[in-house]
Amino acid sequence: MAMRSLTLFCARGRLAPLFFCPALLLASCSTPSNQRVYALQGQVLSVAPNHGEATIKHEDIKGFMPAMTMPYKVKEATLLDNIAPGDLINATLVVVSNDAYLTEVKRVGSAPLEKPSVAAPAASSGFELLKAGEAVPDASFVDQDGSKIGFSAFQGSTVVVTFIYTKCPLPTFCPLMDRHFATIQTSLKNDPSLTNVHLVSISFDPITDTPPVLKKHARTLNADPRRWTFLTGTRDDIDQFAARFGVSVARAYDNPLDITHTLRTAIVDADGKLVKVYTGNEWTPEQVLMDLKPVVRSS
Ligand SMILES: [Cu+2]
Repeated sequence: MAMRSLTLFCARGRLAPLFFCPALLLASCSTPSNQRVYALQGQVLSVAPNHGEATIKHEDIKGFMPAMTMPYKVKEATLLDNIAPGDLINATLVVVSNDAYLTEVKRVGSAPLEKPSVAAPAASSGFELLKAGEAVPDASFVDQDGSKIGFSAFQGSTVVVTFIYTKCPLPTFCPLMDRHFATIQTSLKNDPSLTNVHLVSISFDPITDTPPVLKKHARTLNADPRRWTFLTGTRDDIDQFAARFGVSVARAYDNPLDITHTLRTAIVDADGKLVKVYTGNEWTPEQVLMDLKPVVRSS
């Protein structure tokens, strides 16, 4: 089931107040088939028009993730037919290796909705979205080796850039971006016409994702440092840079580790000009590789 990209957020407890008695909280259990199953309790903040997903502010999921606000796919759209914003629900979160979805959604009450449920769109953050053909502004980062590097240092290579954080808990969010980049990296190695393509993953969680953490993360993904660079930097630099691509990052006022974000992946040509932005998590490595060919040829 496709996740609606425009409403794609991954969040960590952005709106802090607790709705639920901790004693009622969540148990997890393992089933055979490598599938993990967790009880989820929370408040529905919004339901996607196609009922394919709902944004839920939920409590800690013991052994899996802290309290967060984020969208969850549902196994079948009918599960959300009688669910509306404000509803308190109990549901089962099913996590398989590369996917996660809710099933057994039950309405158990309702409560007034708090403040707005999603991060402000990048367009309203004061930063103009980059358009295709526009020069990507330079920004200062630190790479996985701790070296200072400007984004302009990648000029001369066609760049595929994405924004992630290593603590992202759901397989269909940042970890999917990592897997897609790993797939692209393999294809780049096997295609001599694409030797001059470089992958860049920028973390917007500089507190956790220090250079050593990024380096370890890169190793886990078999990232070849000649092909794939991980960057972090100051929060403001990252947020401003990311906003130009349409990434919005919001952190809880009382805990900067609680992050809500959208996903964007972009191709930047060898002259440092934006070619294309992919929204959310619905793009495929094949699509990016196809789109890269004419860019690489013309540069
Ligand atoms: Cu994420």
